[in-house]
Order: sequence, then C-alpha cells, then structure tokens
Amino acid sequence: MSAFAELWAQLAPVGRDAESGGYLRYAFGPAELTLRAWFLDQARARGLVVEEDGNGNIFAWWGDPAAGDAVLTGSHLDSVPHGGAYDGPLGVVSALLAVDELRARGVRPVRPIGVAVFAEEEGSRFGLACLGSRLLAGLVDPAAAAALTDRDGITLDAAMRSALGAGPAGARPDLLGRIGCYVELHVEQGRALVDVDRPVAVASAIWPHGRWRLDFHGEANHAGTTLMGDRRDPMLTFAATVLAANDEARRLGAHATIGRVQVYPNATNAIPGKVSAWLDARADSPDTMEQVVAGVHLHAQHRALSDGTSVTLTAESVSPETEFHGGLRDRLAKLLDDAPILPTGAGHDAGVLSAFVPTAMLFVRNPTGVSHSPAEHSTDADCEAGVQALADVLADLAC
Ligand code: HGY
Ligand code: MN
Ligand code: MN
Ligand code: MN
Repeated sequence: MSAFAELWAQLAPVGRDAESGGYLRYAFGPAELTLRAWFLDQARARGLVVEEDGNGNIFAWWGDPAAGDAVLTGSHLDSVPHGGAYDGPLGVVSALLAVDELRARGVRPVRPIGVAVFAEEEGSRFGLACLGSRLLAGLVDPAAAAALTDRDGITLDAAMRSALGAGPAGARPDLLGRIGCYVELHVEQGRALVDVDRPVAVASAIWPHGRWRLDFHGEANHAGTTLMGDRRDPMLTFAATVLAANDEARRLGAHATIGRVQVYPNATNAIPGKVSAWLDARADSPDTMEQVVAGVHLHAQHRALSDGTSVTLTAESVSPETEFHGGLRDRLAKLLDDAPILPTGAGHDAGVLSAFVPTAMLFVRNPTGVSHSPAEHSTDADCEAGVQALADVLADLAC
C-alpha cells in the first residue's frame, strides 16, 4: 500500500454518511474535530511545530516559523453537506506527504515550510466561506463572526469555545507577516485535466463569486380554505426566481445556483408567509456576475408584483476575482513539465491569501469532474503525482 493510500485510508471513514456516501464534516463538529486531532498527531509525529491562530486555523511548521518568509501549503478539512472525500483533505494529506518526500530526498529547506488547516472553508455550518482565512487576514470582524449561527442556532463563538476553549481571535498580522507564499493543492472541480490527459495543473485564476440571500415575503394562510385569488404566496415568486437565475446565467455565460431554501412555516397545509433562498453566482468577470444578480433581482421583483408579494436581496459574501501571481504561476507550470494552466469557478482560501502573499494553486485530476458530491474522485496514482508535484514546488520555493 503506498504512503498516500495508507494515510488516505485513515480519513475515509471519518464523517462519511452510510446512506449517501457523502461527508458531513462541519467546522468544529464531531467529524471535523476527529480530523483535526488526526492532523495534530500526524504533524507532531513528523516533528512539526504546531501553532493555532485563535481563529480555528492550524499551522504545523518545519523549521522555525519566527524566521519568517515561510512557504505555506495545506487546505481545509470541512465539507459541504454530503460532500466528496477529496475537496480539502487532499490538500492537507498531500502537504504532509510532500514534507515526507522532501525529507526522503534529503532536501534541507532554507525557509520554514508550513502545513495549514483552515477553518470553515466551505461555510457549510456558519454561512461564510473561507471564514478561518478571512479572520486570520482581518477581513471579517471577529465579534460579527462570533455571532454567526448554524442551523441549530449555535453561535461560532459557542462552537469554538467548546472545541478550542475560546471564540475567534481575529486578525493575526504577526502570523500572516511570517508567510512568504502559499501554495494550495486541491482536487480539480471539473474535467479539464481529463480532457488534456494530465494529472496536475496550475491555477491561473479564481472567478469572482458570491452568495446573496433572497427573502420572499407573502401572507401565511390556510392551504385549504384560502381562495386561490386571495393568496399572496411567496413560493410562486421563489419558483419563478429559480428559473430566472438559470436563464440569466445561461444568457450571460455565467454560473448561478439556488441550492438552499428555507420555507416558513414549512408545513404542508400552510401557505408560506416567507421563503428565504440563497443564490450562488459566479462569472469570469465581476461585471458579468453583478449583471446576473441584478437580473435575478429584477425578475424576482417583477414577479412579486403579480404575486402580491415582496422580495429583498442581501449580499452575504462577495469574493473578487483572484488572478494568481503570474510569475509564481508560470514558474510552477514550467517546473511541472509545462503543466496546464487553468482558471476555476471554485472559491478557496488561496483566493483570500492571494491579496496578502504570492499565492498559487495546484489541481489534481478528477476523472468524474464532479465535486461537492459523493461522486467526487481522484485516483491514487494521480494523487501520488500531486504529492510529487507539490514536493517539487516546495523544494523549488523553500530552498
Ligand atoms: O464554494 C466553493 O467554491 C468552495 O468549494 N468553497
Ligand atoms: Mn468546496
Ligand atoms: Mn475546497
Ligand atoms: Mn387546521
């Protein structure tokens, strides 16, 4: 069994839903805490110096982090509900194995090398993606973050206190200032590498993307006694808006999804009083993304008029486009046998850090191209190629 397969097998059962085969690894929840403990054991077994930043992020250092100008790699351990096995954990496992590989090659880095685990990258529990890296970078107010609640009404503060003993610390410029560059390895969330038959790619950009909450307000009433002409049913406005989001995205060559909805009171025999829905919109330019959102909002307002309802739009998080640093991107692509250079529509902590330090991403082939689903996959051979590529990159940057 290869070193990758051996390590990977340790993670596979953690947080896996027997019925769907997907993973339920929510930030500071039981499965993710198990993975965190596993990571700490793995780091300490390698003699790495563990540092926790007070925001739920973990840094395991090879070399003295106080020296600064560190080469950081890593990713996240949390998942979307019923998510795939590779999104996040592949970057963490590959980072640990890349350290092993460098040591096996007898490489002696002159810069510290760090392996990071970032908290709540998916935003699946508290609704804000890349929460850990945004807190580290000072992009989110820790008090506002502490008050974020999950679907059971548990605050981030309570969840972190119970798991780590304290709520979010907020900006850590002292730690961020010690990072010279960040390289994140991630499973590809698409099929481009299949089409060019290469195991590893280098990222060129992350599309601008964001999350907006649409609240549709109508009038709760009895499903059986209320005449159809007397209804102000927000579900109708919601349904029309879902179709409008699909139409707008196709018309503008963008991506739009409404994958989460909450109905109040959510009873079969009650016309809803309110429907809340979350729009995820992404495009290859900020302007196109904004056009999609504006178009969806206009359609919703127009339909609300005929339904006798009202609609409000609230931006919950919007991430600008990330253009990865050209010099680093091209250097890594050349180092990796002219690896393909690909954009992605998926958000990553690398997108957050790229505003502060030179940042790059490596993608590992996913034969299904599917992600955020149990069908997400990569092969041991491609994952091992990813480890070798990451080791080559770390040797190039840290020596
Ligand atoms: O949503 C995203 O794009 C990322 O997978 N968190
Ligand atoms: Mn993801
Ligand atoms: Mn991810
Ligand atoms: Mn009744």
